[in-house]
Amino acid sequence: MINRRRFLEFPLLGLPFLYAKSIFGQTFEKTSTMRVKLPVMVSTWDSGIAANAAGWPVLEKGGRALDAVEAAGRAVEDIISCCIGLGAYPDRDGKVTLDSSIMDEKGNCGAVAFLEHIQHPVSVARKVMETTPHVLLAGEGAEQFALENGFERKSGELSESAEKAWKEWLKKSKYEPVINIENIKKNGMTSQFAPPFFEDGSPNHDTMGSLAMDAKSNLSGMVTTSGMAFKLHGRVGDSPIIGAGLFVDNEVGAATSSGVGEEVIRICGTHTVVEQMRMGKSPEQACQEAVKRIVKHDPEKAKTIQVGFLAISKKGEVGAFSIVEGFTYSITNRDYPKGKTFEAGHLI
Ligand code: SD4
Repeated sequence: MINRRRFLEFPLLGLPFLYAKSIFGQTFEKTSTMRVKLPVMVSTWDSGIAANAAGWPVLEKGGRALDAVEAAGRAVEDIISCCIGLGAYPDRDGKVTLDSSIMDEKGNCGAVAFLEHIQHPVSVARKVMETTPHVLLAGEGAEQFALENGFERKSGELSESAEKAWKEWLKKSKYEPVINIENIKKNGMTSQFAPPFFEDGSPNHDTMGSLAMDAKSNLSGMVTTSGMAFKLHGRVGDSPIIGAGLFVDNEVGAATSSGVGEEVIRICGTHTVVEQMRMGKSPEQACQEAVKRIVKHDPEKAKTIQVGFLAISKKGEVGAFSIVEGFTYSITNRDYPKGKTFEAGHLI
């Protein structure tokens, strides 16, 4: 038996690194569930390194997981990318509408959906959680709430990259849910919907989901996104839906998702993952179970989309799983102070 102290000292147990894999020239180690040193931040994608970098100082100083995930969300909301914050790709009408949710160790949660003009939706979500009796505010009401609470209203001007991408898309005006870049690459498609790389060469990834476990072993999580690029105006994905894009149960674990939100909502994705962990599954197994449910619903369609789940258990085990190849996640803790990205297992 490993006592708790020894347990926390063990950075990794078992043989999590199965093999190395190259995605778009980058190499990430492939993992199964691994035990990590606490405190820890985990975030979706390799871009999760930037999110973790903002949250990690909070945890390192003994701070609260909730503050760490909010800091992570705010940091990526400030970076221009395809999929997060006001600089992200717009909906089909040229409007950037943002979804975000946050959940703490006490089961408190807050979210905003279809929010425009506000730079930090994750902080508005936290405000909803901490100052209202509600969980989710949407659209103009969410914006009004943000303004009443001191958030600044930004212009609806698109970032240069978003404007360019949207204008390209307008040429065809074809609406298709965006599949992730790995799938696009795999199918040999070049995508006007989600270009694999930005002009500076950095990879173009998706929604940011961050989970943190602090030194007191308390869990929190957040998700922030602009949703699927060129979505229908008014469309809301899984990210602001508690139990779909994010779920935290401080007795069991926490989970977040990235990918086609409609598929995640259908199976209450992250709630499913946490409930599977409650029943004794490891984080990776729990994520795999949720992925299987999506695939079972429509096996043919599943080949054309990506959904990835990322989870952490109360024991400090981290795992992830996706439908198709290429879902990555990043861990930052004392073993990986600068963050390290791993590749999740996949079903298809
Ligand atoms: C959504 N789940 O709005 C988000 C988007 C995403 O990979 O994660 N894309 O459906």
